Amino acid sequence: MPTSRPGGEIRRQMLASMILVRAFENRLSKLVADKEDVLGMQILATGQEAASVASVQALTPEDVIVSNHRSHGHLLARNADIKTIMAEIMGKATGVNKGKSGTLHLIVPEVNALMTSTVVGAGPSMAAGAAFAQQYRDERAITAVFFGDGAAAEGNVHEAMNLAGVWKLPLLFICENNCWAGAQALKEHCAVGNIAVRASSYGMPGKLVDGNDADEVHSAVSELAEHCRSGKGPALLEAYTYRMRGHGEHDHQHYVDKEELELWAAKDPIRIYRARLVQEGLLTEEDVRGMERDASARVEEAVRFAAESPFPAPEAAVEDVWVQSPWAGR
Ligand SMILES: Cc1ncc(C[n+]2csc(CCOP(=O)(O)OP(=O)(O)O)c2C)c(N)n1
Repeated sequence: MPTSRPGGEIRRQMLASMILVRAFENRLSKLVADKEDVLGMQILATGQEAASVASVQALTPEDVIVSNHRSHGHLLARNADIKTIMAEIMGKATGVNKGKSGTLHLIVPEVNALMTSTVVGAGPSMAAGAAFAQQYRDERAITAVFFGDGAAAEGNVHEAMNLAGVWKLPLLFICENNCWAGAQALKEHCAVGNIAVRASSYGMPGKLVDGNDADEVHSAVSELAEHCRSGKGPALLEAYTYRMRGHGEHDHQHYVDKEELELWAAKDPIRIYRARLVQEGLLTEEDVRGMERDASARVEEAVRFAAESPFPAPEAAVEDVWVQSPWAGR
């Protein structure tokens, strides 16, 4: 249980946001199953909603976020436009990246989401650059970068952590340890039991939390973000959670122990949080059903918008891919 809990309104928002993310991803899963047109591989973060939503809610809108291939929760919690995200995933011209990125590289600059990328481990080095810029400009904002336990084994990530430690960058590393990297279990690629213990090697505080507990995640991110914001340098949070579906929608988890899955299903972050807020009298069951109806209506409207939107014109393929150098012709 966290020492200081977020306020009631924030907690209600977190639940509503988690419900929206789950509804969005369930619908995406159905689009894949129905063989509807979606661009590329669909990678969902079912089970990780508390980790992603509570982290984002604990940041300020001015803070920069950098995400990876499981980005829907981060972006929707940031209030990125659900319709243009769905349109992007369906490869439409109205998409947030004009139908050229698909789900794996969604970028929403309007909500300070600098990058999402499926290049495993690329985020932290990019985030170090963003945090350096914030430090250089003496800004209040920080950068938070989300990555998986698999990414934590990449050389890039260690370089980014080391540099952030040396330069005292305002950079919060958030590892959503979902126990899997593709079909590889944590113990097959990580010599220590948890990622957070590595923090001290880079001169920063590290904290391990129950990633299925939204209150705990929110409190930890608030505390570590404050550390980064106050000029003390980077921090590392490990939100220990679980990937309830396959790596992507093509993967049927044949390698996963059924008992392990059942164990984690009992720790569903949305069910736990819903029960807690109702039990504490912050919400009624009817309020929660209202949140579910609202989420479902928003998702359906997004699908309709995306389905009715045009595909990009062929010539759009060469637009926005080339930036004229300011030094050209000098
Ligand atoms: C540089 C690089 N290496 C390998 C891959 C293939 N790949 C895609 S996702 C993934 C697993 C990543 O695991 P993790 O970082 O734990 O994130 P998770 O998928 O569990 O959220 C791998 C190996 C890739 N996309 N990029």
